[in-house]
Amino acid sequence: MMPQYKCTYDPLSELISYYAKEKGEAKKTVDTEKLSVEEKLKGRIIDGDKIGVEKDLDAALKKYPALAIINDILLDGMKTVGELFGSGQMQLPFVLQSAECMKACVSYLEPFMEKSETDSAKGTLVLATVKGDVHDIGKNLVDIILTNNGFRVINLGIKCPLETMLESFKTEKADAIGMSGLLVKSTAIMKENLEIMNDRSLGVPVILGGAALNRRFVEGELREMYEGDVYYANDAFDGLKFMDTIMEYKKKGERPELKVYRDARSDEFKEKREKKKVVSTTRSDVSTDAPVPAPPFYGSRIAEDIQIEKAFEFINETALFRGSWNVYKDKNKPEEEYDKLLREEIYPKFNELKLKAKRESLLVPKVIYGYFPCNSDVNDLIVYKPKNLGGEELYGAWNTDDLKKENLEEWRRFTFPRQDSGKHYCISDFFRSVDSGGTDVVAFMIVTVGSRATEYAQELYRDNRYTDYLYFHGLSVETAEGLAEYWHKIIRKELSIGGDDSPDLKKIFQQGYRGSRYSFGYAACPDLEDNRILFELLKPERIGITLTEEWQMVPEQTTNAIVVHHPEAKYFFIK
Ligand code: B1M
Repeated sequence: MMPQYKCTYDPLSELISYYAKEKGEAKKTVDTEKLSVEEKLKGRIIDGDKIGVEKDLDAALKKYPALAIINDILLDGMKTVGELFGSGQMQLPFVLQSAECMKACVSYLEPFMEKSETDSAKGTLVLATVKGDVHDIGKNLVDIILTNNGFRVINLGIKCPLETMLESFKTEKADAIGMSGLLVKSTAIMKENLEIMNDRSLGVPVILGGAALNRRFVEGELREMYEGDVYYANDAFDGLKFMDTIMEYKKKGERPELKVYRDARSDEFKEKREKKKVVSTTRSDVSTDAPVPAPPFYGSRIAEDIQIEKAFEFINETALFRGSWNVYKDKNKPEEEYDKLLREEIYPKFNELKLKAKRESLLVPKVIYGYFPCNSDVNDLIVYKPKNLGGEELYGAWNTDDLKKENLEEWRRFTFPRQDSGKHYCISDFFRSVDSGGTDVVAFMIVTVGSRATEYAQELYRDNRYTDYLYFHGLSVETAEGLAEYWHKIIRKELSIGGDDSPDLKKIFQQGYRGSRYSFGYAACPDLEDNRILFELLKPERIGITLTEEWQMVPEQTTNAIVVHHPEAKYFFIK
């Protein structure tokens, strides 16, 4: 039988091994020729070194059947990778490189296996991002880690209705369902899904993961209500651990005794949640006479001719390297080692990717933004439109100079929550009130780096280029954030309030400027449904941005904000 997979030259691996050699790492000084074939293969998995692996696999095939090589040698290597990651000794990009090597080895060995053997996974997980949610990468990382640790994963993609998951669970004879989601709203969908599963007495083991979840909610509240077993996975390796647990108990024909998670704060939290229902109206002492800047136009405009370098300039490298790429400083290692890693591997990758993204138009920045007359009304923000404008005329820069209050009428209204203690902030406090006689100005914006970014990330994922996938996806989302930061600066300039901008980019990331930019869904305006009103004001469908039924924006690499000019406006939290 001919092998289906042939490893080719991989510049990233070459680069990494070059630097590893430069670093004089102990592992590279080992004379690999003296190692046994088992040691060589395990070492390759740990190092993520797939170039020329066929030679070692051929040698191993002389001693063992293909399936034994996978189960006893390669998976043992992946186990070590998991341990190294768990103890903070291995960074995520290198874990993914190991997974790529595993994938390459398995593909090479598959033709040497019987059909029944290739189907012999450790267990099957049906995995999906829940209804209304477009977040892909968290779930895909779970897929990569599980698949390359011997599990079969049926990845149903994003925006997945429960019925599709249940159908797949049945037809694929799966062992568990994994649900993922980015937003708080998705955690409610997960709860709803479990309720429906209860109604049908399904009792399927479920693993939940995603940014807005926490252990208290999943293993406290949800575990208490769900009739089956439910686990909270903080990361992909937790997902792996729970699949091992689920399979272990399934084999024994028993159910694990899972404790309902409780912490001392549980009741306090419940109480707060109850309290939140009472709408506080005690105004903060934010000044009511801040000068109102004059915008260059009213209504909205589309900006498409934007140089991508501008967005790159405003990328927050800490968020990219640590948050998206998961490259951390190891507390137990000298600072210089981390600096060297950044200098020799991370920055070159960052620079190479930016060039590629520009050259191949993988990230296409577009912005829709506008300025609107407005007033506050206690916790509300009223956005006005000229009485004489309607329909499509509203979507563009308004062709009118006559914006006296008497010529305006209410168009849309946001209701913002107010802090019920401390300074009693509410976003509406930063605008002149409806009884002040005059109007104020508010800016809104939606920025995106386009759908090609999503497509290209998916292509990398489908081609099993896991490390490149992580790097590119991270760059794409942080470029969307960078574009938002850049456009906020443009707005400050257009409002002639840019004079207060800090010259230091790091300070800009800490709001070193006049006013504030609040994104719907974040702490000061947590209601994602406000996206609907924003869409009615800006109509971003004009630049290809749409809204899901759970108020998430498509393409994924998109973000929005209400921009406030008031000098006292800064981030604050509604608890
Ligand atoms: Co935004 N965002 N974002 N965002 N963003 C969050 C999620 C948020 C929690 C930030 C916050 O409030 N502090 C918040 C949500 C809160 C809410 O729901 N109200 C938020 C918001 C509000 C928004 C917007 C709505 C803001 C706006 O524009 N109004 C907007 C929505 C975008 C849209 O609609 N398209 C938005 C935009 C963006 C960016 C585009 C700039 C960017 C990318 C988003 C994306 O990737 N789709 C972004 C980012 C980067 C974040 C944070 C900082 C990171 C998310 C991420 O990609 N993590 C996030 C805050 C945070 O988490 N610190 C935040 C990396 C990813 C690999 O991790 O998905 O968690 P994760 O997956 C992990 C684990 O959770 C686990 O394993 C994975 C790998 O280890 N796991 C599972 C996940 N699923 C699992 C399933 C399993 C097991 C394990 O089953 C077996």
